[in-house]
Amino acid sequence: MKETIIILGSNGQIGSELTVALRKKFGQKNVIASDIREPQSIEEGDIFEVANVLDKNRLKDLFIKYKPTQIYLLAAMLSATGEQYPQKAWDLNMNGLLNVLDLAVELGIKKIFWPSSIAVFGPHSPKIDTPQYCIMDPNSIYGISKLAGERLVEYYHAKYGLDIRSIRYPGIISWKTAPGGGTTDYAVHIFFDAIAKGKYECFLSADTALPMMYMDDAIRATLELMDAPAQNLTIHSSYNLAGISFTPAEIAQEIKKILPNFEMSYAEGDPRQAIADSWPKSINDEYAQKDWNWKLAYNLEDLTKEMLKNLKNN
Ligand code: AKB
Repeated sequence: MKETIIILGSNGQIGSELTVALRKKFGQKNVIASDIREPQSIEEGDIFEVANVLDKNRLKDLFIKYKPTQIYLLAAMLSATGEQYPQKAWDLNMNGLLNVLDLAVELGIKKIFWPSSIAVFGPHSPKIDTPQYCIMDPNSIYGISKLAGERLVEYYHAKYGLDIRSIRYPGIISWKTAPGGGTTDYAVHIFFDAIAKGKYECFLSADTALPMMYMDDAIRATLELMDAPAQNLTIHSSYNLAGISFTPAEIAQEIKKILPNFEMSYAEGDPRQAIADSWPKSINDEYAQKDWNWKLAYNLEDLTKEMLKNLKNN
């Protein structure tokens, strides 16, 4: 079957790389990128539409114009920015999702990807090897909106038969597009500063372990989940993905193996510390392994080498 794909939020950290991967897989003409503003450059032949996910009429026009068979909804406000603008974060993360779900039901668009996050877990969730099912009491507005979103996508699957697939992404590490407004962003900034300045001041404490993942693994996971036969999928909220867990001190150590003069310091009192402290240190992803054969490719050593090599060359 010929697929036509619309990506909402295509300019962001994940969106910009997922758009390239989807165009490669499905053909340039079959993938429509869209965001609230135009990207810095648009390659010849790429289709791009300006759209705000909170403007339901605009979304409806887009969906009627292109008749997508799949929608990827990536537009969201992340954890740190969300704490500065809680109402805006709730509005964007919830109403953007509801607009897409309702239009999908109305227009008969069956397949949707929507990302969740490790932020759905909270202070009373198990911290180590956090299972798919456990106490979930997120205390950031981002985490609360993602958990509510998970309940909504499962509800729309059960009630309207939508095939919505989702991953609880850990922090994503990439060199092409910087992340914006997340708690895990330090694990990207550290590489940029290591190359540019030879040092980095980290806003999380040295021993704050968090689950992370190299972008190539995150893109592959997304494509593999979307390709998996529907009958194999037992999770209709969002799949845990473990990635790799490490602390700021451990990643600094890894960078020093390649850049021995790299210096790391730590700033105390950043509000992102409290968010990080409420999240899991490591995640259990046995459902993803069992249901769609998920296997991680990049460990901390691999991703450190890739990040430093690519940032140096670009
Ligand atoms: C954030 O830090 O807010 C995001 C996430 C883990 O969802 N990167």
